Amino acid sequence: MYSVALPIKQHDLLEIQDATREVISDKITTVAHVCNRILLVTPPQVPEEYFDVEMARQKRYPAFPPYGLSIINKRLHENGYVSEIIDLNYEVLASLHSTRRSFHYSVWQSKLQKRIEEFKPDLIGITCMFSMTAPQMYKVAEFIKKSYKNLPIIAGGVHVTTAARTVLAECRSIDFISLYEGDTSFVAIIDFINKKTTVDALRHIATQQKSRYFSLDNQLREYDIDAVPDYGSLPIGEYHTLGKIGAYHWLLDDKVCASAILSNRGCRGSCTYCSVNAFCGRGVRSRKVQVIVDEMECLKEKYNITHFMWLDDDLLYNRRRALELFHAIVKRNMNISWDASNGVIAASITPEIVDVAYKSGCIGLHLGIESGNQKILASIRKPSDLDDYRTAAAILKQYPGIFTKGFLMVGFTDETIGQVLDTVNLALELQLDWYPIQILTVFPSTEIQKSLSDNAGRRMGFKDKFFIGATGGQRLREKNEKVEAKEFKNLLAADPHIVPSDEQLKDIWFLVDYKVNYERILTEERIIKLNMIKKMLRDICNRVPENPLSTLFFGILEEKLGKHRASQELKVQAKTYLDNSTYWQKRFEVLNLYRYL
Ligand code: B12
Ligand code: SF4
Repeated sequence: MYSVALPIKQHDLLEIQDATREVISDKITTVAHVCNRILLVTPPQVPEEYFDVEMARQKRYPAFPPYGLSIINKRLHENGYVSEIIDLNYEVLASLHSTRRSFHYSVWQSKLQKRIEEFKPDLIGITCMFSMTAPQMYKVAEFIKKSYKNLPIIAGGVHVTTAARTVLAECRSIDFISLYEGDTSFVAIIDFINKKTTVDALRHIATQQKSRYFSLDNQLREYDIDAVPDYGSLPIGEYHTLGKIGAYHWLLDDKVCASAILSNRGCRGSCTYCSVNAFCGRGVRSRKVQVIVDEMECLKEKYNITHFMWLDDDLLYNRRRALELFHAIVKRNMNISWDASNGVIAASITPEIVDVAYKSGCIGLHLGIESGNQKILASIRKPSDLDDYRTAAAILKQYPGIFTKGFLMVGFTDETIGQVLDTVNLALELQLDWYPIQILTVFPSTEIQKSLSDNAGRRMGFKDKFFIGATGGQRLREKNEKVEAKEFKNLLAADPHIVPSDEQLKDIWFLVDYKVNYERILTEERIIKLNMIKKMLRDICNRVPENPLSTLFFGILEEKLGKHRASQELKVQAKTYLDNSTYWQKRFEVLNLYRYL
């Protein structure tokens, strides 16, 4: 017998891991002694400083059921623990809708405090998916720690995993981070607190001790992902009455009850700006078709849910399985609709898939396009190419009952105006129904983030996250420039070799939006599409009030649909908004839009 010495590096690594385990286990035993009751918390999604009561009353803010926490809840129950979910986003919106004048955003604090007093948790689990909502999570954690300084707090979710060091450094109220998927690793942490398991079972956990970061981030992907969400007493069937679920809510009748469902976790792609691989690991794991369809039926029975938004990153992964799933929905005659707000991979689209998707209730589908320039697509490692987009668009065109959107992005590293124009031209060629456009945002743990120097990484970090959209800086800018507006030029007509600056990108975003979404309405003649786009524009007009551009094009649409009076009224309204805003006047002049008023 002889023994082989471990290579020195691996040996060192094991020692470091042991030391880390010790630090983490010591800290766990110091802050938590016993843990049978766990309160799971979702923070409010829209920050107080952006929260617009009118907008919230019009149901413009997200009201997603807390799917991730419902899985954790389920796993805790299966393992004999007592847990509950409090969704503070729901609490804020529900309070707003049920009170008239007395609403105050801080209602979440009294709701949370009351629940803690009543439930008496031994530990708090708090979730944070989006980097932009991290400050919300901090506020909730700090609020809890202020009154209950001995109540341990563990945070989990995509953002906290991908920016774990930052989160722990920025929010001292968070004691631990549960990294990656928490289905089994969180239960292992609770078991460890209760001395039901040894320190070796600990994984996916990070903490800060004496300003140093310690983590056991030996990522193990969850393969048993068939757990059915346990929402406890949350009124899931009411969520749609408070806010948006998915990107196609405006296509649905107000009475339609919507919710979310998951079929796959992970994505076959590895796009450089995306954090899915960093969080889920490579590849895709699928839930059993029968479990999914049973879950849909159950949600329909229990809460009357008849519209589902897929939470998947890669819904069409494994075409055979996707066909099986959609056929199963058709076969059960469930009479439901669904949408893929997250986007599907264009290269997976086939006539057979789209046909059965439509028959099974698909009303809306996003394609992840991002760019119309092949060089950019290759550099960001998009799993589809220009031909895939063309093929997918041609197939989808045969199904006008499916509203199709294409995600576009501008502002890739060194992207020139000429390359942006390629994106505009591709979008116009594909003729999808709408294109949500984003300025590249550098999210934590993405390849783009790792490749940028700290200085270059400044671009549209998540401080500017709300720039676009109803809540954002875009609206703030309109307000600020009402009386005196900054210069506005048609940058798309500038030298195509120029790489726009961060500031110019905001105008480029505006121009691309105009070109691919508005200008093309002028040539759209299909009645079914005109009616769909009308619903979408009505939604935009409500969401972004006093916007002469969307109001004018709403009017143009009404004219095309033969509603002359409505059209005239909208145009008059657009003119009123325009007369009030130098910001918009500059844009109408450059885009030569006065002729349509
Ligand atoms: C569904 C989804 C959406 C949905 C809605 C999501 C929702 N609010 O429920 C829609 C389509 C609306 C959406 C929109 C956007 N999304 Co999105 N979305 C996703 C997606 C694909 C799946 C999330 C999901 O439901 N997973 C399934 C459940 C089971 O997982 P989970 O919630 O993460 O929970 C598990 C773990 O995280 C953990 N866990 C979670 N919380 C806790 C708490 C504790 C205590 C513990 C122990 C464990 C734990 O355990 C759970 C079970 O394993 C993710 C990608 C991904 N794979 O995560 C992107 C993702 C979250 N989205 C992303 C982005 C960028 C966006 C947008 C900004 C896109 C855009 N440009 O508009 C918008 C922003 C929306 C907003 N703020 O209003 C990024 C976020 C990056 C970041 N760092 O912020 C992701 C990661 C995708 C990506 N491309 O990188 N999205
Ligand atoms: S295809 Fe979509 S989900 Fe998949 S890696 Fe690319 S951006 Fe992420």
